[in-house]
Amino acid sequence: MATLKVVVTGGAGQIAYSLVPLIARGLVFGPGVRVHLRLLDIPPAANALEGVAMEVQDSLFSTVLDGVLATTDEAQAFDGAQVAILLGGFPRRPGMERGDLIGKNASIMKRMGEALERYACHNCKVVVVANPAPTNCLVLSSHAPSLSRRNISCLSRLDHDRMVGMLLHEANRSLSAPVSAGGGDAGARGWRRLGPADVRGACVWGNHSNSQVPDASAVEFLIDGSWVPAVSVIGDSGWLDLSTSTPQGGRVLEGEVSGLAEAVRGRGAAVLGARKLSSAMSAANAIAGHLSDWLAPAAVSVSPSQAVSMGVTSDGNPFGVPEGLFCSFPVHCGGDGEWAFAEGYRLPEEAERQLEASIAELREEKSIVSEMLGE
Ligand code: NAX
Repeated sequence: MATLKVVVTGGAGQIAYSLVPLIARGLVFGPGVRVHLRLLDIPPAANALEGVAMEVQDSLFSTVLDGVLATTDEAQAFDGAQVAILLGGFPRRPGMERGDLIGKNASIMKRMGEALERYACHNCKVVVVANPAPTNCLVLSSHAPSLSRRNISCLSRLDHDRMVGMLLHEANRSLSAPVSAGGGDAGARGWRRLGPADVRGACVWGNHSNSQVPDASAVEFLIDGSWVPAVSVIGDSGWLDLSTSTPQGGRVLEGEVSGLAEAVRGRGAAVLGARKLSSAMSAANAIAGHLSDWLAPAAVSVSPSQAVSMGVTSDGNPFGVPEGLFCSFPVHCGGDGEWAFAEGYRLPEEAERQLEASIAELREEKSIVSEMLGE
């Protein structure tokens, strides 16, 4: 059995707490891959990190886990790393300007890039989760020049999964509704609840921010063996339509959600408002899906034959996004460490317009980090 060296930064944080069990149970890289896990955090979090390591020991995980190292030493954590999951970042504090947050996290990503360059395997596969995720990828790649840009990705899968979850919720609600007065209920029609494998064509494009573009124009559901356009199943074209839902600078207030796109953009804030903590379980699950689709054999992969949203380099993209950025696109993954831009996606005019605004934001973030890091 091969042993995969996996580093998780921000190892004492809340997403890591939900992610480690998924890795240790073989649900990310597959049951046939042994994992040596390195949890990295900063010295102020060393005690909490030690507590996580104790819990890993106490959990008697399967033989998939070849060992766990809890450390604040980047050289140890990244030594020979073949997969890097970068959760560690600076949280936004009250009164902090967006530019300050971007700058603080850019410094962290610079360090992570240097550590990857010096210590990691040169074919290391990276997923950046810490925000601003796509711009962090840019910083990372410029400080890890030996690493192919195609090996660096960022998480937009949580946005994608939120979108698919909402689509399924609406579709199942429509399908289970009585056909007409006295027409019987779902059970009487032999209705089958749709699951994630019964949806295709969803994609969240652009930045991982409120400017993201959750475009549902190509979404179809698998009903009785045939793919059917979403609007025929859900019925409410207004709810699916991007033009009813324009990005609003990060504020989505309860009761003001007018459509799917706005609900997807506002989901993180809604979870935070309800839980008083940001999304962690769903974020960990999205990271697991992102990595298993990209790196694990089809038997483990969550979406072996479907395009998924993934933040990747814009170099060579067929959608007209300028090169030199990282951006969320629809991609196909082979489970072998490769990915390709998905074919057959044509953005409608409104989605194009909103994507342009998201790209403008990515460019602005790029210039903020370039200025701050003097590059
Ligand atoms: P937490 O604040 O719970 O954990 C972050 C951890 O990172 C802390 O333990 C902190 O000590 C550590 N850390 C800070 N600087 C570090 C450094 N230089 N090296 C190593 N560790 C360092 O955050 P959590 O909820 O786990 O979220 C982690 C990151 O994911 C945040 O930046 C968050 O904004 C981002 N998210 C991104 C998402 C995405 O879709 N791209 C969604 C989920 C999440 O909000």
